[in-house]
Amino acid sequence: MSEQQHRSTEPFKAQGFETRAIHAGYEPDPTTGAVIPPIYATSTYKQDGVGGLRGGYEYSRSANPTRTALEGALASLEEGERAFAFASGLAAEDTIVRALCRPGDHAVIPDDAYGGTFRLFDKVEQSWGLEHSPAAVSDVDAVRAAIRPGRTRLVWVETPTNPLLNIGDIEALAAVAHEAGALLVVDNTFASPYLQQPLTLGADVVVHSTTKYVGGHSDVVGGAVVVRDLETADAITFHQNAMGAVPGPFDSFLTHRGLKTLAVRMDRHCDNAELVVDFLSRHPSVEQVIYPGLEEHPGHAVASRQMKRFGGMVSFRVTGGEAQALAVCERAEVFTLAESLGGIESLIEHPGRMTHASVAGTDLEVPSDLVRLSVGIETADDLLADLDRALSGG
Ligand code: P1T
Repeated sequence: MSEQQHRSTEPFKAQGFETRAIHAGYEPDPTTGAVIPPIYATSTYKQDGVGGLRGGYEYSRSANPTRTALEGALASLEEGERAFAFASGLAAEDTIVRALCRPGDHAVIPDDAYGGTFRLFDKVEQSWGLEHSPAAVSDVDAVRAAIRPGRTRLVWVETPTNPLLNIGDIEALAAVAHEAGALLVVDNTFASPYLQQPLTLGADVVVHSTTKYVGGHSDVVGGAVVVRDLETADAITFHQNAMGAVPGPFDSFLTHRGLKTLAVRMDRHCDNAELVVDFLSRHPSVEQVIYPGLEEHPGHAVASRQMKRFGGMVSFRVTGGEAQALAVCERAEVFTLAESLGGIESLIEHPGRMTHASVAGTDLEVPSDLVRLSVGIETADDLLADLDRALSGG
């Protein structure tokens, strides 16, 4: 397969975000006029003579038209050169590491990251020969100090982080990474491309768990990588095919279908999160509300500069310690007790025992009185009443 033939449709840079979310990456099918990309449930493609590929399609691990459409839309929304879809966020992360690092290299990772990301670096990439050092993404000097000159290949950040919603200054971190000859990778899962476009701020690679806001309906697991230059794109193209952690056509379809409504969903997630933050900030059982939209949040100024709004994720610490945090999670009803985030429905969870159980006992351990909310797009009053009931013990 010629890699050039699978360049995603040119990003429609001149058009607005919502227009690109709906149209970029796909032209109505020339034979049928299908307005929405069909689910190409095929593993292989007829060749017109050996090597005579139609549209460059050869085998669906290398490329599939349903996936190509999703990848084109993602490249456009992140303002990248190319995007690549994967079977999960972690598959996307692993592919970045294998494509851009070699055994003996080193990566700086967040000291507050999704537990599964830490586990990937600590238990999988390390045994392959990639060393890592955790550093606070909100502290540019700490990140600079964690760099090993000549060996650090990746500076990897989440912003906002999961679950403590710390903010990294993408422009400053890109400068630090580039000074050291490293690449800046930004996990943009919590913000989504609607709220923040790291490549426009100097990052080299964006990674997503598209399971979250991009897909947006908690009905599909997926990941994505978006890059700003062709050299990195070639390395990811090769590894996407060689490692093979690709999504099937139905998963690609679902993710793409979700992506089209990202802007309207994100605005409602943000509206509801702001109301939840206001409510929790006044509640006597709440010790601290963590949300980058709060002026007292240490990352507020940076978040205001680099994000359009502050997102739908809210974390809070309760006054009654772990027992109360667990009880609140269990009493909530409209907020469903479950891992994951970014879907239309509100979710509540206890990071210490659930999403971040894999960092227990490490430097990345999270406070045991912490509760994480993924604020959905239900009626706001129902969300506030549910939290009131859960916090008041009723
Ligand atoms: O679950 P998966 O699609 O493989 O994505 C992993 C991942 C990567 N990056 C961030 C910031 C994430 O939050 C995740 C997955 N997180 C959860 C499942 C969670 O509940 O936090």
